[in-house]
Amino acid sequence: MFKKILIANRGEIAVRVIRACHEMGIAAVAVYSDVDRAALHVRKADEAYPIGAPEASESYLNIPKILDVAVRSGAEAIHPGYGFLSENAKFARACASAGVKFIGPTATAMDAMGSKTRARQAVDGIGVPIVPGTSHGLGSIEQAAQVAAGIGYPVILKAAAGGGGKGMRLVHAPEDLKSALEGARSEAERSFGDGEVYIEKAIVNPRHVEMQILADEHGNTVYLGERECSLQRRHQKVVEEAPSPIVDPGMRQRMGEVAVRVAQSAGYTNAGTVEFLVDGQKNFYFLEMNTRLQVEHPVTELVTGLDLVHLQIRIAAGEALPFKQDDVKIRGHAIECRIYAEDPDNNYFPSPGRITLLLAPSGPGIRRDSGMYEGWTVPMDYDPLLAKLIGYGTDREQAISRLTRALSEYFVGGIKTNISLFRRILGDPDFRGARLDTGFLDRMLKLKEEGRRDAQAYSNAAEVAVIAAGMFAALGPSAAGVGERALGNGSAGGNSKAVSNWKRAARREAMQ
Ligand code: MV4
Repeated sequence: MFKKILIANRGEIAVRVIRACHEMGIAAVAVYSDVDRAALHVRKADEAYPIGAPEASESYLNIPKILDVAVRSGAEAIHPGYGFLSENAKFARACASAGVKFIGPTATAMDAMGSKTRARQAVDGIGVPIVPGTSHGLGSIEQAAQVAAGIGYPVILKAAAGGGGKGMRLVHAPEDLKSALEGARSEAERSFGDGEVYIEKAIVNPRHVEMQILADEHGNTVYLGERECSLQRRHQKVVEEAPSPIVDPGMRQRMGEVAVRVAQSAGYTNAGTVEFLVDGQKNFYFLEMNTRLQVEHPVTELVTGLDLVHLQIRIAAGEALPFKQDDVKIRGHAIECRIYAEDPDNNYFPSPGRITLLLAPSGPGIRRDSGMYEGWTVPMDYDPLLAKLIGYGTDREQAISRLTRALSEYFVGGIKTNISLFRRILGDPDFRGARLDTGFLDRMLKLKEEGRRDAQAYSNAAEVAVIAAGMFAALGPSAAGVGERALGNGSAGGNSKAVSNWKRAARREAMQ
């Protein structure tokens, strides 16, 4: 077993991995950029090494610097967390060359699943349901049009090197295909340096259900149940839960066995996640595989009673899985809220700054994986995830009620957070009724935005009416001209012949 592990990450996941190391009697080595000098993961580590400027390319993405610390500190292994270098095959290879064990899959397995088209090729013909479409990049627009016609609209264009919706275009009709393909290709080239775009039949309003898998280096691969991750905003997960409300035991077994086949097709080892899209008839289709530990791993840990980070470290140390598939039982329900330093009243823009007060919840069924503390300054340089608040209960209702109670206790002073968003979500009848799909959050936020605009429009109109009435009372009919000159005529559409808002409001007020 390792005596010392370097955590090549920051924030809540670095704290999470350090905790696992300490529980296993393993020393933890932290790395930090200049702005993270006072970060929680630095405080909790046994040793901490500065690696450079805040820019990730100068620090958390800098392979030579991280490996240099691993060698200097005598760390035998590196845990990459998620994001940063966690799915970087070049880094995995560099670790192997430096004689440092990468706690994750091999570079070969990463390569097999890193490209969405290569992943589709890898699983073709082994009983893994994939969405009808191509497993190779599209060629000419004529060829694309032919394939699209064969699939049937709506179709979806995707970047082979992509993920998280970048380079993705939903196309409803043939006349829209050419410009969508050009747009997808240029965005893919810009985002990933690879303009390859492929095509799939679009599944309307799908659910996103993902299966956790774990494989040791002795040929044992198991699935640990699924997570419902349909509540996303701009392809960023916001709320995740386990188990999925729509997956029954039979479906779980079928999806789990498919996920294991996907992992085995790639020679996968360590923790990974196989993503599926699920349609309205509960058909599931392989989407992609994430070759890392995911942000939302705690909900799986809570319903299985397993510690995924402990197991990752043991697998990397060469141990065989200490259980068989039949030993894996799903019990209870867990729901995770991702607490971001974002301002819900300003389009969820990041809200960095100093945390002046921190009241954090606890109590029955509450887990908090946090990277923040009172007095810490949230930097503006990284993803603004502050913490994950997870509620566990014997069933979904109890998990919701515990999480609701915990959110009411959560207060972060000095910066804005999205905590209020979760109060809305958990109180939403469709959420409570588990009527979820990937459009849920956009619909809820759009309704909220429309509600805000309507409210805003109403209060504006009321204000205009009061001012206009006051001006009519003081100046008589000439007031309208004064109002219009003051604001430009203010009429809808800017057409000066149209009745101005001022006149309309004043007439409305006069008729009261
Ligand atoms: C799809 C799809 C519908 N049909 N593929 C979004 C990013 C990447 N994870 C794949 N995504 C989708 N692929 C087909 N054939 C709808 C989405 C999608 C989505 C998927 C999961 C979670 C959130 C999503 C939000 C928008 C679109």
